[in-house]
Amino acid sequence: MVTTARMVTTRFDASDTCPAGGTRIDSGVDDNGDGALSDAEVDTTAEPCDGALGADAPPGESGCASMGLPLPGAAAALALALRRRRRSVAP
Ligand SMILES: [Ca+2]
Repeated sequence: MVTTARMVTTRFDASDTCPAGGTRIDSGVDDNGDGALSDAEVDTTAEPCDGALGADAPPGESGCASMGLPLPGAAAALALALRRRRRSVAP
């Protein structure tokens, strides 16, 4: 019989040890080969915590507007540059 290692992850909300919640990771060998990891088959458990949420950042500029080009203009400039490049490498 082939045995397979299995891992099951379960999210959990805030707790005493993980104020921002985290993920419980149960792992072990599927001894009876049913494709699932029963409680009796769990060999190790880990509970890494999520980090606290950071402060919101100010919104940035969108698209290519930060380069002084509206988005359609940027797309046209890219198409023109690609066309010029193809001409310069053509025999
Ligand atoms: Ca099993």
